[in-house]
Amino acid sequence: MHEIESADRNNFIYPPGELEEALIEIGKVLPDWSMDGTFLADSTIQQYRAELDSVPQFRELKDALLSTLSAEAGGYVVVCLGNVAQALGIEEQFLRMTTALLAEMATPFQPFQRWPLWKTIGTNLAAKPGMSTGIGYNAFHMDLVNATQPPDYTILLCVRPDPLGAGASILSDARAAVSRLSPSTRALLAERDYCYGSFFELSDVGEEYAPFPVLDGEPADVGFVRFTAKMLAESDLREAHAHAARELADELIAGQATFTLQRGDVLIVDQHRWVHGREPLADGQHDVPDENRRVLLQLFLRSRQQL
Ligand SMILES: O=C(O)CCC(=O)C(=O)O
Ligand SMILES: [Fe+2]
Repeated sequence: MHEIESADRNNFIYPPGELEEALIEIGKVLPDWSMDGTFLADSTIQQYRAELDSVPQFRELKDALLSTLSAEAGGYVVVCLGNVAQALGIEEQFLRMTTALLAEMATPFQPFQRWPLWKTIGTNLAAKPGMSTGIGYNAFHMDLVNATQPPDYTILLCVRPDPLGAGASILSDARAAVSRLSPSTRALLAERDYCYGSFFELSDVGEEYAPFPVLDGEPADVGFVRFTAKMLAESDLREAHAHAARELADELIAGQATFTLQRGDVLIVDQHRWVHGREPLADGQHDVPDENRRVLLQLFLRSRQQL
């Protein structure tokens, strides 16, 4: 059913059939959402919650989600909603139901002013291979690494996997990887000597952070391991700092979990603890018609404690 090359099965949640049926019905009745600035409006959150509260077993799903995410080896979870997607399609009804579910964990918001709440990540043969819409290896990173307040959670919903069977997701526990590094490497990573990316047309993620430290010394629920392996190739780092970042990159790879998202899977990643990326798509994408290529939708959440 799921191709899990190396990941803990405990991180996958399959709602029971009765709950799937209820989620399908909920998808059919939820109204469209409203936004309050860049955040999902409180009135929508209340409205959606009232519908979810009427569903037996919803509380169990929510508890399973929260406890998996906060467990020692948690930090990410995949909610497998393939049957719900099969019934509703992955369009407005499915997105409302999924938004309702996620709003129970933290507040959905829209940091990129130029994209909708659910941002499409399609497959673009002309894009740089390592970028989100590219077909190559998307190296370990956290999203919006160069913001002082990156989103607390990043969500990837699979609309269509690579029809040629590749493009697995990779996840790694950044806190565990850091703990395996030497004190001198950690000291280098704590220096404000790292840069990556541009910063424009963003909302509610704080200020541009450049240069930033990889390790900010904050507790895990507040701070981040501000890492992106892309800065190794694209930023002008000093040699000792680049070396320390490369050591961290190697540890992330050594500890990685790999699995291929299927249609209707919702991956939730706690950005304070885990980094993510993607294996290359299969060769032969040029022969796949555009409408059959891999598509994900991405959403971000802000913890209520941080609001
Ligand atoms: O393509 C993927 O699976 C991941 C994409 C990603 O991490 C991103 O766009 O930020
Ligand atoms: Fe990402």
